[in-house]
Amino acid sequence: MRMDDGVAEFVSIYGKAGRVVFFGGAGVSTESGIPDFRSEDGVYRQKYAYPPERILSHSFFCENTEEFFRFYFDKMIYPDAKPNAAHFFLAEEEKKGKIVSVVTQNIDGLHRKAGSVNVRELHGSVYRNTCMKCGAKYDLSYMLGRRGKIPRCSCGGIVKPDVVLYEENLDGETVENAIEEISSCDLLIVGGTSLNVYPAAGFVRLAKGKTVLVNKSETPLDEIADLVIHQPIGEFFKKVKAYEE
Ligand code: CNA
Repeated sequence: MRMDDGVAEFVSIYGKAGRVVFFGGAGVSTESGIPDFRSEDGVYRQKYAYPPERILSHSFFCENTEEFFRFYFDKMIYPDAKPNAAHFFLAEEEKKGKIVSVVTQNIDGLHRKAGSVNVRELHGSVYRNTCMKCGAKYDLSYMLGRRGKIPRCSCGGIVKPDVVLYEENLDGETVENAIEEISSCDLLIVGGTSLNVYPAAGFVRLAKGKTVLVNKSETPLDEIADLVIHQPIGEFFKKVKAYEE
């Protein structure tokens, strides 16, 4: 590792860039106490009756709705989690006009909680929920009040989280906006994502400007990045802020 932990080089690249987009994943929220999927202590290393990929699929949701919600309430919702230094750094830089948008695979709503406005939630959000029968919308507190059962609408329909499950399509407009922003920015900062899930790696490859990767572990795209930082992302942005002050 370089003596300065890559902070000076990051600040130099960041300073020269006009339009910056951030693309992130579950690793952005581990410092807020939300486990990711693929780290040592991630959700995929824990033992369940079914593999998490199976539980989080559309067909499993339809066939084993009760089991789905047991896992969902237990492992996917963290209503008390607070944004960390990474979320706050990005929100502050958006206010300054530097960060154009945050494209995230996360469903935890922490970027919005930190104050980011232009957030593309590729995989949806646990804060939005829709009745599958009548389309009525429900917030997270409605869902939390139904922990332990299948959440139902006043019409009797099942209320499904607006979270994209395996076998489901991403929202077309969200994807279009993300592609447009990533392919036209001067700098793409990629953080806290293993880049294993479709279409994450594909999005990163769309960048035409510089790419900086901040991830605890190696990713398949380390070799195409202009700068690679293997550090916890909240810690790293704290150092960047301190360096700039
Ligand atoms: P992942 O595959 O679990 O990868 C996370 C990556 O982040 C790993 O490569 C880790 O090394 C790295 N990492 C962990 N902590 C840090 C940290 N503090 N700083 C820097 N890097 C870190 O998760 P992906 O996002 O790549 O996969 C996409 C899935 C995970 C999406 O479908 C998400 O919806 C889903 N997910 C979201 C959340 C959330 O909303 N917070 C939590 C768990 C999973």
